[in-house]
Amino acid sequence: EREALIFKEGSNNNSLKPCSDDPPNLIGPFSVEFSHNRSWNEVRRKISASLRDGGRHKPGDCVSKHKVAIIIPYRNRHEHLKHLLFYLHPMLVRQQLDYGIYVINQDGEGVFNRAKLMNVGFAEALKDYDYECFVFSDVDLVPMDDRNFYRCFESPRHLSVAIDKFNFQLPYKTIFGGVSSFSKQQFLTVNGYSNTYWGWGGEDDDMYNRIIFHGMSINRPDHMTGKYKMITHDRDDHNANNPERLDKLSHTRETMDKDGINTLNYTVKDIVKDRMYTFINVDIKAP
Ligand code: UDH
Repeated sequence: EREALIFKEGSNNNSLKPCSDDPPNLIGPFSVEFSHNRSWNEVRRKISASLRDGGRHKPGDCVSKHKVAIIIPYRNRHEHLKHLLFYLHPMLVRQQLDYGIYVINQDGEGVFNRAKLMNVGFAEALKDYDYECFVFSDVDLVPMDDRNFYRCFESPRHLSVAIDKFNFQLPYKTIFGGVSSFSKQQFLTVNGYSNTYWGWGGEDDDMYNRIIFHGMSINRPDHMTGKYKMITHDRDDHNANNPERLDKLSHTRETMDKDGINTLNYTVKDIVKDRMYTFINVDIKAP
């Protein structure tokens, strides 16, 4: 009887069809609000699909074409994380992704380094699962339309194109910060992010340069589907403007192949698999 059962489960899995390119449960635009602090219970209640530990999910009734790691550079933004996951998990489920959410926490009080944390997220997520696509997301950017696919495209994609804080416009044409996606190969081609932008600013423009200098271009969703609401906040401690950023940006072409994924050096202090996310606490050797 047991063999029969195993056979049945096996054949069921094999008979699942690939998911459609147009997920059937999308709702389009949805409203987003941050008027009160959420409890984790509220966040858990909202997510009706059952998640596996580590903030993982894949569709039960079809085989997803998209194995996506969501990477969130992070330190001390507890309230923001709850707001983001409250809206993001249900959206990713509706998009029928085979996904996991990785919160990459910078250990200690040293100067923040968003880009290096994202490189760590790429490397660590690949140890966990055979991801093919990486979405890098600030913790305070909540999408407002589930047609904005957290997938990968023929070139690196800038997803957060219409943020309320910037009047739903691009503040400048080559902006690449906020939320972006790369296939594994695209990310390796540009050697990931620079590890050497400490403090606020420049690392996203450096990535834009890397993409262009490697002969790629960026693509974007339209300004209706690419709407985001930003959770307003003051400047964090230990993340002041990096005064070196403009000078560094003028040297991306010379530095990009010797500063990135191929020179990444860090120590994982611990990994906690919560139901909602995988939390990776990492010492990134801040100066
Ligand atoms: N981040 C943290 N913790 C920090 C610093 C940054 O988690 O201490 C992460 C987080 O994912 C954040 C991202 O890095 O969304 C980008 O950092 P940021 O939010 O400081 O950058 P942004 O350009 O804001 O979004 C700049 C400060 C705005 C101050 C405006 C005051 N009116």
